[in-house]
Amino acid sequence: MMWMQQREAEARLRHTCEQGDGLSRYGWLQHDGENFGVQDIHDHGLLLRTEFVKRPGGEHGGDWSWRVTARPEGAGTQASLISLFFYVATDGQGTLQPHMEDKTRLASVTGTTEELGHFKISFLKPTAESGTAPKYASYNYLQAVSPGLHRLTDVVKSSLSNRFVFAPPGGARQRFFAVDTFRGLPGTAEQGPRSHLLLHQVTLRLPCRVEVTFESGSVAGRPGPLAGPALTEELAGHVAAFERRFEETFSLGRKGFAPAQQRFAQAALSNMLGGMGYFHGRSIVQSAHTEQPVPYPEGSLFTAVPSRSFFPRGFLWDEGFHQLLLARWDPALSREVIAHWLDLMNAEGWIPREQILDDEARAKVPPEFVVQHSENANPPTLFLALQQLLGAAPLPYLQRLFPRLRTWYDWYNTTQAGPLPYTFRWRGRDRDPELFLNPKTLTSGLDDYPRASHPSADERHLDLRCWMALASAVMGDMAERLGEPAEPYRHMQRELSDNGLLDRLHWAEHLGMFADYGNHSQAVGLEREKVRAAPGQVPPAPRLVRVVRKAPELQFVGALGYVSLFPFLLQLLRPDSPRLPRVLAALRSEQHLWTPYGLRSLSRASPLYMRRNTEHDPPYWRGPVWVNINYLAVRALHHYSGREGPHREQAAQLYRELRANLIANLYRQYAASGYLWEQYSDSTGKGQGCYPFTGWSALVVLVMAEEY
Ligand code: 6A9
Repeated sequence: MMWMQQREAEARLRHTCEQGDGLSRYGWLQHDGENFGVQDIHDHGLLLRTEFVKRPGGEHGGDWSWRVTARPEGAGTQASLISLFFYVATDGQGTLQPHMEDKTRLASVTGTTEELGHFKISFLKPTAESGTAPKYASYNYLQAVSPGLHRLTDVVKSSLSNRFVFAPPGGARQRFFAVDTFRGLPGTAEQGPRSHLLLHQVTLRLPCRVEVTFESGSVAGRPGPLAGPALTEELAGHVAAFERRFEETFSLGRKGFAPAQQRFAQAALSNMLGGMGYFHGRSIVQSAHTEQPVPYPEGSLFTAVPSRSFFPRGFLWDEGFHQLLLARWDPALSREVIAHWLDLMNAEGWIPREQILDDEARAKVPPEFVVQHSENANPPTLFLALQQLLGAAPLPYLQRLFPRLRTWYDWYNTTQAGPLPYTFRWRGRDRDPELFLNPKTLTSGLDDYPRASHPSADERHLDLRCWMALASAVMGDMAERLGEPAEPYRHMQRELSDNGLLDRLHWAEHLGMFADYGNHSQAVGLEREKVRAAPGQVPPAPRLVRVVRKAPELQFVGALGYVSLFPFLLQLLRPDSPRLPRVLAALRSEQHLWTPYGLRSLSRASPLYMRRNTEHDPPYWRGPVWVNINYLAVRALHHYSGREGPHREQAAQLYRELRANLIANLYRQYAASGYLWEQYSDSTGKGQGCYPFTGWSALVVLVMAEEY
């Protein structure tokens, strides 16, 4: 669907929701991930509610219907004119036939594709907002070809003209924009059509309702069209079932959360489910085997995405967090997603971190981020989700997963090994250290979190070591469940969770924290480069470059923050660990990590706290509050509060406080801004970065439910 409010001199067509469009709020209110969803879009005086119901049946996923209700919101838009554009487009294969009524009204489309078989899509006549009273409308129609789905907006935009007049009998006349003739997109002739487009435009006054039905050819004995009162009834049934299931799964009512907070939690889950996508295509990969990046074989990924509008693609370590939530709602769905990810592994055992499959996905990525490097890892958080799923997963599923997991696990052990036994090192840190305050480690997921100032093969990365302890434990459990040899995994698990060895490799006594180790200088800064102009020339603009005031040496890296917490976050510290008091003290200290909104990523006292990495690169994991790590912290506190030990009471107290702070702030931000965000300011709690970003922010549902 696309839409347009017909009140501007210039045509402002909405297709995808872009951050720059400044919509005050949009997203799913309810979505069960499979059969139904309700979404509200608040667009400058227009409220669009979109609802869908799917009715399973036949061989191709069944029938579905979609209802769009549009009404004015606020002053000045009472009976304004809007257009809704419903389109159908092929993607490389399949055929479509238009069926016209009165020359300009596309009443239905029949067609066939490999995945859907034969189908019929009907655009029903609009009605008043509620009920069946017909409503006057103007109809326009477009048939066009596009080089691909990613250019459809351009195709439609370039076809618009405002030579049309809306002329209801006895009512005021108004000019409007509508699809007219399509003359092709400049410079695309040689790309050839990948996509045939049929588009139905309906233009009418608010308020109104339009329904669309999709009927699958392989569905036999349909009781009647899923539209009008029948659709209303099915929707109501789904709403009631969703609410029941939500309460059964998360018990938020029983725990005393107010209805508004329950609706917030429902929206968080629903946006994660509603944002899921099925992507298909090729990654572009640089490996050691070729000089230039090459397209990988075609692959498919069914995945939850961090941000449906801004990052509509799969991210490996984000997914482990997403599935922690989805595994509670629908374990079978989660298993399917994890299986898709593991099927994207190459022969060496590597899975690309960011899945940018095909042109439509690439259209949303700046060129410098497109190529994936096959030496680069990302935290194996799928093990977090597997730990959760393991108990109830069917054996045949685990049997199929196991060889892939073994290969993946071995890939980390061999390619990301550190300089000493039982140490690990992220490959792929930024080159050219002199250009950055601290070269980044995108692979770790913690991007600009400070590491050794001078990347080298001597580095030991604490977070990766802890992830591998988790991976070893889950591999051990899984092997035991399957009757496979578990001892190699158990051995690794023992070594990686041995608190004495952890101390020797990563405890920095003089800093009072667990830390990375590497070639490091604390005395670094960014300074304006001195530039000299060539004779008779204007000097170039001076850049910020790094200055190192004290030579680096091998040592622990003083950067108290999320990385230092990892042995605690992944519950590797024994409950009676003498390090636990120091860790909890840093966590609770407002000078360091504690804020009223959750734990900040880097201590306020740390030299790189909230420092830019370059002129153009503001701080990211250098202060703000991130929800995925906060979820791990709440979960760890819950763990330690349930274990006999000297710090049990303190852990319980911190658990209550951190949980309350997180819930209160995320709810407050959602209520005030309409969105969940990528991260939150550690000084005000305000949402920052990209939005809506439901990804791991939706873990707040598990925090509310106390599901860990
Ligand atoms: C930029 C610009 C329209 C960064 O949530 C995904 C990842 C995390 O895995 C990672 O831990 N995010 C975090 O540090 C977002 C990364 C987006 C990179 C692509 C494209 C958008 O242009």
